[in-house]
Amino acid sequence: MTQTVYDQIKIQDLEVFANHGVFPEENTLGQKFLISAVLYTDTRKAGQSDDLKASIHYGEVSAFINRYLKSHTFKLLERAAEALAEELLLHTPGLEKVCLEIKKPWAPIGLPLKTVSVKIQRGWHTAYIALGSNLGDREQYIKDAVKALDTVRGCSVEKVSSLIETPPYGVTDQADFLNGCLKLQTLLTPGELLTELHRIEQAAGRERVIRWGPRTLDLDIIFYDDLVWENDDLCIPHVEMHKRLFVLEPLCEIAPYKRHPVYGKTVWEMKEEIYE
Ligand code: A4P
Ligand code: MG
Repeated sequence: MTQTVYDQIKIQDLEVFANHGVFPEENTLGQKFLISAVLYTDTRKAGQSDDLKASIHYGEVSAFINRYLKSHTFKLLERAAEALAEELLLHTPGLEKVCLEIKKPWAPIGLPLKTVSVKIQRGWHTAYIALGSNLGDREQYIKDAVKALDTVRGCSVEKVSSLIETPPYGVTDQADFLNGCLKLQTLLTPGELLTELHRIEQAAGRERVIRWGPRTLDLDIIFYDDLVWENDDLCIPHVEMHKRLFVLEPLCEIAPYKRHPVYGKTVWEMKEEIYE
């Protein structure tokens, strides 16, 4: 999420007897695993009210971890940690980030060791997505895209702007666009999110014929937390967003004070600058 949470609830070395491992004997005989979890959550309200309902119940989380690791069998500790972290983040209200370590003290490698372990950190991220269409039933394409994104595992649409009619920017010899923006909570990495957006564009019959040309559906990542990132496939924040009213107008409706991590200006300020 957007604000960094420093408060932690820690579970250390919870013992679970389960069946994870690459060797078939491990899957049948089972062995001991030690699970440590650091739960990042704002404890301020519970700290003031002394009310368990305002916090995360570490007893219930421990029982969940025990149940989950006993009822699944994974070959790799990496997979066990990934799957468990995702389940915890999806099913624990108030949990913003989790640092999870799974130790295997009896790892059958034929050599003495104290433990072997995998440790990962996973959490919720906030992304803003721009939506556009200028072919076919534009409103329906956009509404379907919002729904499709909301049903992706680890994605939850939090706010959607109204849709506005805009003249084409760039290649001007084409029909007017309908544009909007949405705010998304996601467990996906930026690359995974882009893959999902491409899949949803494809399902809407999007054809990439000419750059900036007519399209049934265009989904761009505008911001991902305060990440500044580029590779051959992805540039975050979107490289042109600060020049485009068709992005800034709807974005201003849902996130006027969101600040560009490089230019340091709010969405509202970037929008006003275009009008000047
Ligand atoms: N890519 C890089 N960064 C990103 C990002 N932050 N989000 C790459 C999404 N994709 C990103 O995009 C080309 C490639 O950009 C992607 O495969 C991805 O790897 P595309 O969607 O295949 O092609 P495109 O959309 O034709 O090109 P581009 O440069 O993305 O165009 P835009 O920026 O999407 O602009 N006028 C109005 N009024 N309203 C509009 O919505 N849209 C465009 C297209 C032009 N004029 C418009 C509108
Ligand atoms: Mg695009």
